[in-house]
This record gives sequence, structure tokens and C-alpha cells, in this order.
Amino acid sequence: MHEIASRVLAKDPRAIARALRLVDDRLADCVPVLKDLFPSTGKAFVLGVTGNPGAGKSTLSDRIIQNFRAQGKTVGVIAVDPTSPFSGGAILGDRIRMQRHATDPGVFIRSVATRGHLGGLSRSARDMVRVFDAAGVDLVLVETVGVGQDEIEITRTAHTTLVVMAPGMGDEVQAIKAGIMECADVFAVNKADRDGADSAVRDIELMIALGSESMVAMSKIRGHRTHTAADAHVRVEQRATARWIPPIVKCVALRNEGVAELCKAIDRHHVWGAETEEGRARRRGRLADEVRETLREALIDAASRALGERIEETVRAVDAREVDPYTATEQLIEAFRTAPRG
Ligand SMILES: Nc1nc2c(ncn2[C@@H]2O[C@H](COP(=O)(O)OP(=O)(O)OP(=O)(O)O)[C@@H](O)[C@H]2O)c(=O)[nH]1
Ligand SMILES: [Mg+2]
Repeated sequence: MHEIASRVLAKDPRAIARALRLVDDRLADCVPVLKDLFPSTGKAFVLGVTGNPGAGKSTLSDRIIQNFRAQGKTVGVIAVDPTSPFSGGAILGDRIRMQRHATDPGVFIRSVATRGHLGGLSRSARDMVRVFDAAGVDLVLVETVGVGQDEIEITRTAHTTLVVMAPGMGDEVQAIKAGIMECADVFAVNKADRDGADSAVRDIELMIALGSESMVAMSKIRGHRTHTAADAHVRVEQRATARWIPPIVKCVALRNEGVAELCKAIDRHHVWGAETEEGRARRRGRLADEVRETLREALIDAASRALGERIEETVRAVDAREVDPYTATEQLIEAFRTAPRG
């Protein structure tokens, strides 16, 4: 076994930090480490926390961490720093708001930059979750801003996704736009100390009642690019027989109000995911997606290595109308199949 892997399994904080860095940088050494760690994973509960910038995700996460710590559970946090123009300063914000846990040896916090990731952010997040999981952490909390496809994709790593909204910010419309309504397992209407919390709850209830189909329709009518995420969700929903209806919990993260109830709602979804056939099917579906995605990448890598220049030449030939793209692809596959293995 890889030395870092055995130290992660022994819960050595420095090895955990190093493994997280390896995974985040996608250094070549990370795959053997992940292979060693995988058999020891599958025990942690993974909670995704998403929502619009400033909705109170970090403040609420801090409270949720407190709640888990009070039960003697250990926590790993992955805070994905958004590239979104409206959330400048989030890195500092996250640090400050979770700072009370910074000296707690039962809490590991790791920030991940979204900038510079070549589409592999959700994979990095998933593998970082595994590092924490193998190290025996009980809860892995992943905070991401619910804007942009990349960030939303990350929520697929989670067993339970908490969507945090704040009243009076037009969050519901923003959320439909971003496609985050569809990935919510539990809603928190935070900042309930402000006006409009009850009407925010009613809006969300209405949207849940309308169902995903209507959300997709609405999203399409509004011309949002992101309706594909919603489409995919509807397909998943149609496969599931007993639907989970997301509960909506009002809270005031600043004053720790409603947080205990929120944690109970999260826990109910956790149990649903682990103990119902629908929940288990959803978890298996995610692993199946991962295997397909990894296979696709590995095949493309292998084909690019084996075919080299030929791919570019084919592109030029198609562009020059010398060959159609269908025949060209068939020829490339045939060339790949018969290429000498190296
Ligand atoms: N009034 C009120 N303010 C809150 C509450 N919870 C959080 N806030 C404030 O809202 C602001 C944003 O809180 P954060 O926890 O940083 O929100 P966030 O969603 O993590 O923000 P980003 O990570 O920047 O997207 C801070 O000034 C918090 O103090 C609440 O329950 N009531
Ligand atoms: Mg935050």
C-alpha cells in the first residue's frame, strides 16, 4: 500500500491534507492512493450545501458542524470557492465563519478553487470526499454556490443536498434559473428573522407541488440554458417509484434557531437514502455514472495516444467535406482497435 494511503487510514492529519492536495491538483500519484483508499470508503455521510451567494450557507454549515460535533462526530469540510463574479470575498468569508472550528482537531476544512479546473471539479470533489471518508470522518460537508453547471454537478457527490434560500432576494427565480431547485433534498429558508420568510416557504411549496416536469417547462419557457440538468432529473424521478418530497425548514443561522429541526430533516433524508430501495438505487446510479464517465475519459485518452495526429487530420478532412463525420468516426475506431498496444 502507498505510504500516504496507510497514513490517511491511520487518520494522520498531515497525510490527509497531503492526499487532499494530491487529489485537488490531480497529480499523477493520486490514482494509486485513491485505489488504496477506496475499500475503506462508503461510511461517511456526505452533505452538499448549496444556494445563492450570501444566502447564509457558511453560517448555516457552521451550525450544522456544531450540531454534529456535539454528538462526538468528526467533520470534513470542502468549501468550493466560486468563480462567480458576485461572490468575491467568499474565501475569506468561509474562513471567518467557520473559524471557531479551525482549532478543533475533529474538523478538517479544505478550500478548493474552481478556477483552473478543466471541467474536473466535480470529480476532484468526489475524490476529496473519499479521502475524508477513508480517514474515518463521519460527516463530509461540501459547500458550493448554486450558480453554474459545474457547481451544481458537485451536488451529485452528496447523499443529501441542502439548498439554502433567503427571503426577499428573488432566490426562487434565481434557483430555477440555475437548476438548483431540482437537486434539493431539503430546503432551508434562512434569515427567517427577515420579512418574507413565509412567502418564500409558500413559493417553494408551490414549486415542489408543480413538480419537476413543470419546473423543466418553466425553465424552458424562460429560455434557460440549464434545463438539461432538470431534464436529466425528471428521467431519474420517473425511474424512482416512491418520491422523496423535500421538506422546507425555516431557520435563523445567526441565532442558531431552527437548526436542530433542519438537522433532523437532513437526517431523515439520510436514512431514506440508506434504507429505501429508491434511495439505494439513486446511490448506485451515481456510482454507475462515475464508472461510465471514468471509462469515457480513459477511452478518449487511450484513443488520443494511439491515434495521435490522425484525429486532427480527420477533423480537417471532415471540414473539407472529403469524408462525413460518421464514416470518419468509424474509421478512427477501427484504427484504434487495430493499433499496436504500447
Ligand atoms: N439576518 C440574518 N443574516 C444572516 C443569517 N445567516 C447568515 N446571515 C448573514 O448573511 C451574510 C452571508 O452569510 P454567509 O454564511 O457568508 O453566506 P454564504 O451563502 O456562505 O455566502 P457565499 O459563500 O459568499 O456565497 C453574512 O453577513 C451573515 O452574517 C440569518 O439567519 N439572518
Ligand atoms: Mg460561504
